[in-house]
Amino acid sequence: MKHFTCLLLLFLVLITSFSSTYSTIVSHDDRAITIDGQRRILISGSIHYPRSTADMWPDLISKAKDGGLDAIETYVFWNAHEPARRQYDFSGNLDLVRFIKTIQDKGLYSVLRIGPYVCAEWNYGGFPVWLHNMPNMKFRTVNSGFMNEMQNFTTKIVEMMKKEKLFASQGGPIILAQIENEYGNVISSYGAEGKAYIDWCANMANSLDIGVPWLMCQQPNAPQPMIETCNGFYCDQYKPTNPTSPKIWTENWTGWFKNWGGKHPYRTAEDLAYSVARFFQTGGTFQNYYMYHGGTNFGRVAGGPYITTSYDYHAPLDEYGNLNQPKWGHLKQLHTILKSMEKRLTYGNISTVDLGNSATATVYSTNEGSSCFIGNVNATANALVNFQGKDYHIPAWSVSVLPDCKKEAYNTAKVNTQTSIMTEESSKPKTLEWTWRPEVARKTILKGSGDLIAKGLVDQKDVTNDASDYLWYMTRVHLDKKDPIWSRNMSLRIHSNAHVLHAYANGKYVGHKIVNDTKFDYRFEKKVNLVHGTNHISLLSVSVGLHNYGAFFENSPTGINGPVKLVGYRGDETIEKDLSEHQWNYKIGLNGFDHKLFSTNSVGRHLKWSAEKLPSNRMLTWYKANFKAPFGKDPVIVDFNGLGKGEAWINGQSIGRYWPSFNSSDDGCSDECDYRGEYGSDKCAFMCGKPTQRWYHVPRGFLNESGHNTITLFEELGGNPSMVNFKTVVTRTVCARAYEQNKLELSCNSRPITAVKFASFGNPSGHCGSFAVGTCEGANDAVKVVAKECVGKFNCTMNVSSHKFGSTLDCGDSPTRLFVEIEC
Ligand SMILES: *[C@@H]1O[C@H](CO)[C@@H](O)[C@H](O)[C@H]1NC(C)=O
Ligand SMILES: *[C@@H]1O[C@H](CO)[C@@H](O)[C@H](O)[C@H]1NC(C)=O
Ligand SMILES: *[C@@H]1O[C@H](CO)[C@@H](O)[C@H](O)[C@H]1NC(C)=O
Ligand SMILES: *[C@@H]1O[C@H](CO)[C@@H](O)[C@H](O)[C@H]1NC(C)=O
Ligand SMILES: *[C@@H]1O[C@H](CO)[C@@H](O)[C@H](O)[C@H]1NC(C)=O
Ligand SMILES: *[C@@H]1O[C@H](CO)[C@@H](O)[C@H](O)[C@H]1NC(C)=O
Ligand SMILES: *[C@@H]1O[C@H](CO)[C@@H](O)[C@H](O)[C@H]1NC(C)=O
Ligand SMILES: *[C@@H]1O[C@H](CO)[C@@H](O)[C@H](O)[C@H]1NC(C)=O
Ligand SMILES: *[C@@H]1O[C@H](CO)[C@@H](O)[C@H](O)[C@H]1NC(C)=O
Ligand SMILES: CC(=O)N[C@H]1CO[C@H](CO)[C@@H](O)[C@@H]1O
Repeated sequence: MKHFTCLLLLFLVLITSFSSTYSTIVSHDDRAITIDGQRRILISGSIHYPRSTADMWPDLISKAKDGGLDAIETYVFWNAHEPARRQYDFSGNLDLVRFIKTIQDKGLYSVLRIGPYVCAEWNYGGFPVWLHNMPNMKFRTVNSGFMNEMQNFTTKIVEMMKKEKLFASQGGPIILAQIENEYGNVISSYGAEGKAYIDWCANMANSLDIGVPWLMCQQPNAPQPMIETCNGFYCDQYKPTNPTSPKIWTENWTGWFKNWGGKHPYRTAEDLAYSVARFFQTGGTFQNYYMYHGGTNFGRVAGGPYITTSYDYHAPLDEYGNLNQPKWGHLKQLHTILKSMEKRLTYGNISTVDLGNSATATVYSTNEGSSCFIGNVNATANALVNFQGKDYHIPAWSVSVLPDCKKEAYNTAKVNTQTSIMTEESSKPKTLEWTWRPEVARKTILKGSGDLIAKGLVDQKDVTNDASDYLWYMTRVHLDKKDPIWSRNMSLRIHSNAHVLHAYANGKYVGHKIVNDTKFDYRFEKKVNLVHGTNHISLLSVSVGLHNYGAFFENSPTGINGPVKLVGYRGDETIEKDLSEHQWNYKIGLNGFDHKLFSTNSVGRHLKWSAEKLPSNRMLTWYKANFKAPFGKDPVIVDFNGLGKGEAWINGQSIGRYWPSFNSSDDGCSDECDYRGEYGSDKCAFMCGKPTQRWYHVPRGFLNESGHNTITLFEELGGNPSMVNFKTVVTRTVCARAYEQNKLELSCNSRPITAVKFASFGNPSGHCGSFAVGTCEGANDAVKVVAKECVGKFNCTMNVSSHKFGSTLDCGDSPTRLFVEIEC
C-alpha cells in the first residue's frame, strides 16, 4: 500500500511538472529526429532575422507555414550582437528572442544555429573584428583567447533562450541547435589541433545542457553526441559516417547569392523539387532550405568581399517577402505529399527496385501499406518504366511520388503552379529635389592630416576595427631637385588588398582600382605628376564586406599592405623609391560619417547642404532629398539607375551598399534554361551585361507613411542622382501551365483578378506573355470558363479536366495541359 502511494505521488509529480511546462522531448535515432518519441519528417527553412525587419517577420513566417514548413532555421550573428566587446545589441531586427517567439506564436519549430562562426555570406562570417585584434588570437582552433570568447558568447545566447524558456525541453520551439559550422570542410588545414578543437566545441556545447540535440553540419565523424549533417545543392548521395545519425540536410541551397559584377542566379523549381524528392527517396528525414527567405544585407552586413546588398538567393520567398512562384507553390505541393507519407517514410521497411533506364523505385512499407518514389537520375533521357504492373512515364531528372504506390500524385518536373510576374511601378514618377555636400577632404586629408600615425603600412582591420568601410592612408615624400628620378617617367605603384582603391597625389586624383577576380591581391600602377619639395600621397582603401569563408579566412589581408613605391622609368632602367616604411597618417572613415550626415538627428545639423549646381559624376559626394512614402502596402524599392557606388540611408537607417554601375559580363546567359542536370551557381544565370543590382529594398518599416522621409546617399565613385526613383513591386500578370488531372490555384496576392488574357486546354505552347493555342482545344471556351471562376476574386481554384473544359480531340500523344494568363 505504502509502495503504491509512493508511486502514485511520483506519478502526480510527473504529471504536474509535465503539464506545467509542456516540455517536448527531442531526440533522434538512426532514422529520424524524434519528437516525444515519434520519428518525424521535418521540413525547415532558413530565414535570417537581421535580413528583414521585425515587422516583416510574422508575414514571412506565416508564408513559410503556408508553404508547408515545420521549422524556421536561423544563424545567430555574433558581430551584430556584440559590436564592441561586452556591449550587446538585441534591438530592432536583432531581437532574437522576439524572432523565436514569433516562430512559436505561428506554431512552428525553430532550429538555432549558434555557430558562432556562421559563414552565411555575412561580414567576416559573423566574427567581430575586435576579436581578431585581441593579442595572440587564432580563430577556430585550440586557442584559449578564442575559446573563451566563443564560449562566452555561446553561453550568453543559450542563457537568453533558457531564460525565456525557448528550448523545446522547456516547452519552447527550439528543437535543435548547432555549434560551429562546416568545420569538416577546413579541419585538415588545422592539423591535430583541428580535431582537438572540434572535440572541445562538442564538449562545450554539451555542457550547456539545452535538453535538445546539437548539430554539426559538414562534419564527418562528429564527436558524439553531436549529429552530423549535410549541406549542398544535393544530398541524396550523403550517408552519415556515424551509424546513429539520421540523414539530415541542413543547407539545401535553393539558389545562390550574388557578387558585385555577377549575374542573377536562377535555380528552377523543377530542379529544387527534384533535389528534395531525391533526398527523401534515399532515406532523408530532415531537410532545411537555405534560404527560404534570403532578404537584404542592410548596412554593412554583407560579407565577401563583394557580396551584394540583395540576398534574395532566388529563394521561395523573394527579397521583399513575396511568394516566388512557381517555386513556393511547387514545393508546397511536395511538402503536403511527403507529410502524408510521414509514418511510412520514418518507420517503413525500405526496398529499392532497379527499373532500368536509370530509374529506381523505392518502396517504404509498414503494415498499413506502402508509399513509393520513382526517380530518374538520367539528365537527358525520359524513362518509360513498368512498376508493379503499371507503366509510368518519368521525365529525365525527375522524381515521381506515389503515396499509395499506384497513382502518381506528384512529379518534380511537372509544375502545376502559377508564375507571378512582378513589375516595378511608380504611381507618379517624380524627380526628387536634391541637395548636396562634398565630402571634405581637400584641405585636410589630401594634405595629409589624419587622426592616427604609424610607421609603415597597417592592415585595414587592425586600424578600423571595421567601424567603417573607409580608411585613408596618407604619407609625404620629399623630392629634391637633384633626385635622379626627375629624369624619368614617374608612376605610383601600389601593391594592395583594398577591395576598392582610390589614389591621390598632391590633391589630384590619380585613379582607382575595382577588383573583378576573387583574389583581391593586385598591383595598381598609374603615372603621377609630382613637384620639387614635399609631395602628399593620399590613398583611400575601401572594404566591401570582409571575407567569410575558408581556413584562416580571418587573416586575409584587407587594405593597403604594400609595398607602395614611386617608380621612375627610363628605357629598361627603373629606380624605385619605397614609401612603405615611411610615417603614415591614418583617418578612419569619412568626415561625413563623423558628422552623421545620414542621421535624422544629426550632429552635423548646422552643416550647409546646397541646392545649387547639383553635381553629377562627382566623387566623394553626399546627396540628400525628401520624399513621400509610396501609397499602399506593396513592397517599396528604390531604383538607383545612374548612381555609381556608395551607401544609402532612409531616415537614418542604412539600406546597404549600392553599386548599380557595376555590370555583369556580357557572356554566359542564354534564353533557354534546362532544369535537367546538375545545378551550379552559373547555370541558368540571367541579366548578363546589366547592373548586378539596380533596385534596393526600402522596408516599409523604415518609412513614415504620413510624414516626410529623407534619403541620404554617399556617392563614392560619382553618379547622377536625378534618375533615382521610388517604386513599388506589384504583381500585374500571373501565368500558369497545369497538367490535366490537377487542381490549379490562381492568385494575385493582395489584389483581385481583373481579366483573363489567355486560356487554352489542349496542347497550347509558348512562354508567359506569348502563349499560343495549339492544334487542339477542349470543347468549352476556356477563357470563359476561367473568367467565370476567377474574375473579380482574389483567388480561384479549378480542376484541370475535360469535365470542366470539354473533351479534346486530335491532341496526339502530348499530355493535355491548361495554359492561363490572367491580369491583376
Ligand atoms: C563573459 O565574460 C565576462 C567578462 O568579460 C563575464 O563577466 C561574463 O560573466 C561572461 N559571460 C558568460 C556567459 O560566461
Ligand atoms: C519489415 O522487415 C522486417 C525484417 O525483415 C520484417 O520482420 C517485417 O515484417 C517487415 N515489415 C513489413 C511491414 O513489411
Ligand atoms: C542517359 O540516357 C542516355 C540515353 O539512353 C544514355 O546514353 C546515358 O548513358 C544515360 N546516362 C546515365 C547517367 O545513365
Ligand atoms: C575586369 O578585369 C579586366 C582585366 O582582368 C579588365 O579589363 C576589366 O576592365 C575589369 N572590369 C571591371 C568592371 O573592372
Ligand atoms: C616617358 O613615357 C613616354 C610615353 O609613355 C615616352 O615617349 C618617353 O620616352 C618616356 N620618357 C622616358 C624618359 O623614359
Ligand atoms: C551597364 O548596363 C546598362 C544597361 O544594360 C547600360 O546602359 C550601361 O551602359 C552599362 N554600363 C557599362 C559601364 O557597360
Ligand atoms: C511621421 O510624420 C508625421 C508628420 O510629419 C509625424 O507627426 C510623425 O511623428 C512621424 N512619425 C514617425 C514615426 O517619425
Ligand atoms: C482567397 O481569397 C479570399 C478572399 O477572397 C481569402 O480569404 C483567402 O484567404 C484566399 N486564399 C488564399 C489561398 O489565398
Ligand atoms: C474537382 O473534381 C473532383 C472530382 O474529380 C470533385 O470532387 C471536386 O469537387 C472538383 N472541384 C472543383 C473545384 O470543381
Ligand atoms: C558544402 C557543400 O556541400 N558543397 C557542395 C554543394 O554542392 C555542390 C554541387 O553539388 C558541390 O560541388 C559542393 O561540394
